Amino acid sequence: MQATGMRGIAIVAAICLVAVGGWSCTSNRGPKQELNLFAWSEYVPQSVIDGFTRRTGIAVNYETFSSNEEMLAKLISGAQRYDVIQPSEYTVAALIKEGRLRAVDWSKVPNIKNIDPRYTHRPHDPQQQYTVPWMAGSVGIVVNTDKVTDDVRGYRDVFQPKYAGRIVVVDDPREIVAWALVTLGKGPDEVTPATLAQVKPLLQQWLPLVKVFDSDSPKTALLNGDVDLGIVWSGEAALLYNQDRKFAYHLPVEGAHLFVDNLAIPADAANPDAAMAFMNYILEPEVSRLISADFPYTNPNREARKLLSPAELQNPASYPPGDPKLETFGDIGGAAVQIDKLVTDIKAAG
Ligand code: N2P
Repeated sequence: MQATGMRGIAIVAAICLVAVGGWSCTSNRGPKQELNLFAWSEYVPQSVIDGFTRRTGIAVNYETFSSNEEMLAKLISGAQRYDVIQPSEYTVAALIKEGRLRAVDWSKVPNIKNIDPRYTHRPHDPQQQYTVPWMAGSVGIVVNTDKVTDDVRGYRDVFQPKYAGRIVVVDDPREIVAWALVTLGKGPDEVTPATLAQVKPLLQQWLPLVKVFDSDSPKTALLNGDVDLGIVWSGEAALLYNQDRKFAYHLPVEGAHLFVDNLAIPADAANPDAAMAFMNYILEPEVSRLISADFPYTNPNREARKLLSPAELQNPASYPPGDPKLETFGDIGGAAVQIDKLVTDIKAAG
């Protein structure tokens, strides 16, 4: 999907003149600039992209992905060069290790000061050299309480034969395997041939019960009444809750993933200055608040949070009350391939 800011291109082109030997431009912005953004689907409001183009004249090409692994594969293939990508914490760690990110020049991104210090210098970027936190969130259980009256608080509660054909989950092997690992008392990063052999029988019971695998918009199957419960991104659950209070969100008792999604610049980016201008723009409190309005995840921008309404801050999926058991993921290196194969094979066996 591409959402090129064509208006931005037109405006910049209109004030440029063909001169002998090439293009010259009367604008102090120089020749046409662009930003190639590769980000999760349903995560970057069009209003934010348009606002950035209006402000800077930089046209944005927005291409989407549905998982970290999909993003990595495209990035590494080199088929396309990107200026800004949006990896989760564990993928940031892998990218830094492989030297695939370019350090941010913080003098060009002074708005980083708006980020709550709880979301900087985290283990995936301990020196805070490469990343700008975008949104954090969790992966938890959503229940249509009109249809499901039992208390569904853990993964084992979701994956019961009586819910066969009534479940939606994100289509994300790393997440799915983590649910099985923590159910067996292991950590989400404890991925070895031995632990994968242990989770396999559990996943063989669980996955055939799932009706819909959808990472882009798992809320849709719930809203349409195609399914009655699921395991989804917290922002999707927050949107469901806003739509109808019958959709309850619970963080699984066994433990859940706290993801921290970030903007980062690939080492080979062609337009790093445009990338840093974009980073700085989305860190403005008024802009960040627009992101929360459309995609109500946990906003790590302290100044933006001050602008959110009490209703936004009280949404239990966006800002879970209490002290839930949440854990970030770490880089598991090549084991990611085995995870992918395990889940793909079980899904195919039906
Ligand atoms: C946005 C998906 C949230 C990203 N559509 C989970 N890391």
